[in-house]
Amino acid sequence: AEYNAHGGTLKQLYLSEEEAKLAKETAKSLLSWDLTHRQICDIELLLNGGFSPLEGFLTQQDYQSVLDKMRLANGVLWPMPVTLDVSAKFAEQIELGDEIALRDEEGVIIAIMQVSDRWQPNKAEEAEKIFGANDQTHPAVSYLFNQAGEIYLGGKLKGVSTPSHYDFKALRDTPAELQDKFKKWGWNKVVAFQTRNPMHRAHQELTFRAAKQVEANLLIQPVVGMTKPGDIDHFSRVRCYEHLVKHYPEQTTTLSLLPLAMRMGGPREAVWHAIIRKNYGCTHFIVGRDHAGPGKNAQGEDFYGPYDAQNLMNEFKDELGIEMVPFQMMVYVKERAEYQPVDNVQEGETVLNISGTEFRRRLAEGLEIPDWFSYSEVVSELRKRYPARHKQGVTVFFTGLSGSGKSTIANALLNKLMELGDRSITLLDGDVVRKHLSSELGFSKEHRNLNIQRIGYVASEITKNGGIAICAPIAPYRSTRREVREMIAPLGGFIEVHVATSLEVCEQRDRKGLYAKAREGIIKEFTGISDPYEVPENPELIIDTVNCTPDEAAQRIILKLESMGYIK
Ligand code: PPS
Repeated sequence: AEYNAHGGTLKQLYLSEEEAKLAKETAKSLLSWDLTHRQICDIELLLNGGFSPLEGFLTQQDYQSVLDKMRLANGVLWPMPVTLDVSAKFAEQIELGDEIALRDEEGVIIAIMQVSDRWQPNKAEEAEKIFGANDQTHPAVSYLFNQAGEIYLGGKLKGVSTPSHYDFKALRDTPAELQDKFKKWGWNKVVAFQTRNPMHRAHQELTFRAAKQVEANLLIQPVVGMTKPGDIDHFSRVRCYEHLVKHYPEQTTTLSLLPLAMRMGGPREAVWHAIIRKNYGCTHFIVGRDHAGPGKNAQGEDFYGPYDAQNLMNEFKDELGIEMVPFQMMVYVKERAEYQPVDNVQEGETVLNISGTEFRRRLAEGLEIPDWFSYSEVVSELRKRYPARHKQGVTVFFTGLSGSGKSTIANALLNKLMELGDRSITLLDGDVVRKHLSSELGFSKEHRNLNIQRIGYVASEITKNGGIAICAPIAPYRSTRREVREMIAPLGGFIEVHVATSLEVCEQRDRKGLYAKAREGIIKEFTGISDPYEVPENPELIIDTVNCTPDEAAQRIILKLESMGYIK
């Protein structure tokens, strides 16, 4: 069957089953490129027609034309470069006209591409022309310079297998599948809503209003490919959307996931999103304030004006073939107990609002989130993903000289936390680790760092899963401790405790007799004697065991955990 799409009919680039079988055989002798995560997202939409009229990764001529004119070389409107970036080393091995095999992370062949073009892009020019700024605080510009390969390859694709997804399969549709559904349901007018965030009541109001305004059905089509770094993962979001769609009137609204890799490209991205929705069979597309905006630039200003996206959409209105439904911010008016566009608010009325930052704060503190703001099922999904701090995992990371008392305090802390009893706890003491994780390692700088990285990795897994990890290595190097902190902090709590017992005292105590041996040179590279210890600069706690019993030390840590909200 033929389907309508941008620039004519929908491009479906998959080979037939027979042809695909043959192609898999031929591919064995072809040069292979392992697609990156973003390229996997792109190729899925290339192959299924979401990016119609593209028939492959852009050629150099199309690329230049997209940069300069927002059009393909044949004049069709196309705002965003979809390019195959590779390493110079890989590119060198290719003769123009060659076929190459494009594979996913597991080595499954996704497509065969006939390479017609190979060039070195001017990345600064691309950043400037597409994203409006050669500024690496823009996520796509940062990607361009720091992750994308040096060389672009262009050429037509033959699809061999669809990129695999194991999650939410029932909610994934190709453009042809969605067009078929709309036809079957009699949905002649469909307005699409794009999102990368959880949806609350205000979003429901505005989407439903948009649908009513143009008398259309509603497609909620959230992006689940790649969104802005730091966004809420799609698993949690999709469960939220599933709860939300139940609150729309029956037979008005449907949910389908879009495996797009967003670029956060503002106005150009809005036009791109609209074209993609057109390919999925939609007639209308909602564009709000600062659509697909990446936030602030290096100077602290927004990259794009709030209505740039709407303006650009308007400029190309006649040839887009999908209509924009602009929307305004919706706010809850207390006196009327309902949402209203911000412009409809009368003088003297009270507008209630919870900002994104305030919402996250309430989640972290386990505070109330009112019904007018979000449905309780949605909130409880987000609470599962973002538990209050006292339910999050924590790592307590001790550092200090040998014999400083780390193990003793760690053990006291372990017992006190066990007494509290509401979290699972793992003690990664130096000895335990060196026996089970790092038995082959010695005490060179390299080996010590490896040892700490391993401890950090295990602690990060424990923290991620809501447990408490207590680590007690010497960890003499600042940079490795920082690495561990950076790995764990995004997943839960991280508390560095410097057990600052002085070398003199440690040596005087010399419980294991190691200092004496170190002085005699029997033990080499001994921390504090013949190997460095870099004192922590900003630990959460400093404990000197001379004036403090293990009980007192453990108590101080518990109080610190309480004051930070990690135990209640
Ligand atoms: S590190 O630097 O963080 O990887 O060290 P760690 O894994 O904590 O191991 C320190 C314990 O190993 C014993 N030991 C030595 N320490 C320091 N330097 C040298 N050369 C050395 N050789 C053996 C020592 O008993 C340390 O135990 P603690 O409990 O810290 O006294």
